[in-house]
Amino acid sequence: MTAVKKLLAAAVVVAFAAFIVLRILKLKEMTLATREIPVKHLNCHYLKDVEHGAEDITILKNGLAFLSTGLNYPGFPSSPDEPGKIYILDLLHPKPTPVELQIKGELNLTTFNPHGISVYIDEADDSVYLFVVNHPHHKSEVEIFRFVQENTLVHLQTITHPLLYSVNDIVAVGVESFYATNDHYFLNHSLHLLCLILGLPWCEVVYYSPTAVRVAANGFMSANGINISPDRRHIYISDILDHEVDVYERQEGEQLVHQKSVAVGSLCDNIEVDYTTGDLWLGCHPNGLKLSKYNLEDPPGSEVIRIKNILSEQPVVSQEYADDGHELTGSSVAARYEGKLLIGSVIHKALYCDLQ
Ligand SMILES: [Ca+2]
Ligand SMILES: [Ca+2]
Repeated sequence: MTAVKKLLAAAVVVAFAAFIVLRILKLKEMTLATREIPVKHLNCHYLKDVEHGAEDITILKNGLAFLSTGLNYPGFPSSPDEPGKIYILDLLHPKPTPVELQIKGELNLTTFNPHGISVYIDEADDSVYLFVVNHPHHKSEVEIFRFVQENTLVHLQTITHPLLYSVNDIVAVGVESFYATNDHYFLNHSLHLLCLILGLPWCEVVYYSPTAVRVAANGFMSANGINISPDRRHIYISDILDHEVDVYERQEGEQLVHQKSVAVGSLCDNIEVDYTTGDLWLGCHPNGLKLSKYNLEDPPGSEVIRIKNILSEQPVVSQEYADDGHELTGSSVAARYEGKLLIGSVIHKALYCDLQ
């Protein structure tokens, strides 16, 4: 090798090393790896029987809350030996207690691993449909159930599709149609990490209906929570590693057109929308590095953020709850109903809080 070639080779190696160092610094920034937050507690108690997470929660207008519990997710300590469950909680009851819903139908309950959930009410007959992201053997599928009295879910169908490859959350927009977020582009852990180091925003949000399945929006580092405005014209998506909530307008054909992004300063997971005010309530992870390590000696904290007037020129972003991980680790969802707030977590407990 000539001296010039050696010099060139050395320059390439140095440039590559500098690039990787810069990307790793960027990754530290993305995960808010050094962030610590002061505690800001509410008047809360733990919900009975929720011991391994309530990753997602959604509340109906009549005060019934659905909770998706027992998630087994790669990289997190797994649930003792029980499959996941769906609970219901009546917030109008003087002492709300979670009740496990019985599941009827063909679904294999031994591998049930529920993640994001969404409810759709068919206005024709007031039927309540519960859509659940399920990861049997760490695959991704969407289960559609019908909620019937007495505390029963009837399994109607399982939906799988190549575009639904790493589903985190869904929002139902019809009895058989929904939008779904993908949180990983590569399922392989090393390739996923490489994707993050290189900063490749390749994750997609997909529209599904029995007659059409398509990418509705793309360009996400990791698309996590998704929900809809009370008038059903806008879709909100949390791009968790970008610390932003993206607002989209629904167009004909269910394509999504980006309107704006609102900075939230935290790694926000699921989104719940207060149907009376239109406010967004977000369960967030203050420090993504602590969350990925999940070391109980230095636990990941919890944070609840609210966005008021998101569609106006000046949305108001406020922190409503914060914990260093000693009360609640890894908060993933916050859902308000009148003066109450439910806060769920990926694999820890769930809190029932009084806002007054
Ligand atoms: Ca959800
Ligand atoms: Ca989520």
